[in-house]
Amino acid sequence: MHNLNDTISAVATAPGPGGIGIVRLAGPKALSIAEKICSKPITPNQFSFHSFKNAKKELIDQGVALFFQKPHSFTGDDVIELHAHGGPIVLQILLQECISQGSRLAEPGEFTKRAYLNNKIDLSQAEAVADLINASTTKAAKSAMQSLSGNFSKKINELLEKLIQLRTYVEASLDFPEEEIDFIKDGQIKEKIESLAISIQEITKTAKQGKLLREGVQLVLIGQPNVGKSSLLNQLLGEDKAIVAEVPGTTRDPVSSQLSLGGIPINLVDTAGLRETDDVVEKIGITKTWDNIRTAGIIIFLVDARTGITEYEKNVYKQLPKDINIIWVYNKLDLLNGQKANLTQDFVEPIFISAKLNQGIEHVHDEILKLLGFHDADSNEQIFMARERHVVALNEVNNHLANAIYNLKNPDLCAEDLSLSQKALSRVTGSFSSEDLLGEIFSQFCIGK
Ligand SMILES: Nc1nc2c(ncn2[C@@H]2O[C@H](COP(=O)(O)OP(=O)(O)OP(=O)(O)O)[C@@H](O)[C@H]2O)c(=O)[nH]1
Ligand SMILES: [Mg+2]
Repeated sequence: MHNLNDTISAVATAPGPGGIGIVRLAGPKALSIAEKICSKPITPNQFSFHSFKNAKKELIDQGVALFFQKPHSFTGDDVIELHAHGGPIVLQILLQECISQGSRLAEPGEFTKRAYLNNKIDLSQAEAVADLINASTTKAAKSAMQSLSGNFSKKINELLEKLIQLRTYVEASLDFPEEEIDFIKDGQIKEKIESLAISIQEITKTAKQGKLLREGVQLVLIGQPNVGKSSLLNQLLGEDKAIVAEVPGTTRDPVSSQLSLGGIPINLVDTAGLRETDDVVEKIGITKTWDNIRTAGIIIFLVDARTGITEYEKNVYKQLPKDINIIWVYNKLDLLNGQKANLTQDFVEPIFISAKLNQGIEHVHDEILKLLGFHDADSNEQIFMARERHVVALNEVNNHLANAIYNLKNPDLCAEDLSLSQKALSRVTGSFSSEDLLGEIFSQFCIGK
């Protein structure tokens, strides 16, 4: 149950020492609690300087109080911020005083949950608050802001409106068949559903990209021992992170590194070269390589440019997950000495590089961005931060719309498909959401937000 009548409080600033720290209160008793601590009235929408004192009138700290009066606040109820010195202990003492005076400690994300329950923001905006806070690249922060400002919700609501209109048409033709509201026959309704489906597909595409910006992608380097995987990792990172050596079997443990490529968070993993070996440690490394391959979004398959694809690569390729994205990269271009590689056997269009001499690495960058749909910088400005649940809901809408078109000759079924599409689309902004879903979303927030 939602306890909107409780007054909640929490430290709103990050843990650890800082110049300023904020204790936030929200709820019916927020003002009276703060006024007890400040020992004087607090005026809405004005900064005022106070001595913060406990019930025994002992000084805790001095600072500023800010009062956002209901309903003009983040949560929609009375909100007070007490700005104190940013020491973890002083903030804990101040928070403890707020609790002794009648508030309770807020749960993770509870301020934002209240904003949602009080209709200040919808569910996808609430999620964007957490995504903005946790954004790991500038691009991710920008797209979270797009969603938070309501642009994503606006698009979804426009589509929802169109969907409701369509559903009303079809249902009207069911209720009054004799009235000749026969959109179904004259083809208009089909065109309208198709055009809606195209719009849904477009927004699904941007939502998928937003999901990528939020979650990032795992990029795994694989290939024969000694082919140059660790050298490529170091070039992509711009630092000597992994050990490079002439000895095959140098990398044992997978080496993971975080990298931002064109604003997309990438988890780059260098792995132990896959081969048959009796070395116990190397064997464990190879098992870990396979574990990483299974969770990869993209695999860079490194091949020696002098040999091209051999039985070895063909054999590993057969064992890779079927729908995985693979970038084939031929390394050691410098050792070809200007000769052309013999590609007659090969079934791929490779990228040629020299990891040692830092040649061609930009083509690997470009290919990664292309595979992720981020190669055209201009089209990326409108990406909304999105999550798996949004993409799932949008895919459901797509399927129901396809069924609606298929069932056009049977208006009963068509109306049902449109109704299911509407329900699925409503889940994105949360106008149709369950208690469980809310619990799951807000529990991932930090306390104080
Ligand atoms: N000439 C040349 N040598 C390279 C190139 N890339 C890597 N090497 C050399 O190849 C050897 C192996 O490189 P690594 O990057 O350690 O290869 P690896 O694939 O990580 O090897 P393992 O960890 O053993 O699986 C080192 O001596 C590198 O200097 C290249 O483009 N040209
Ligand atoms: Mg290595």
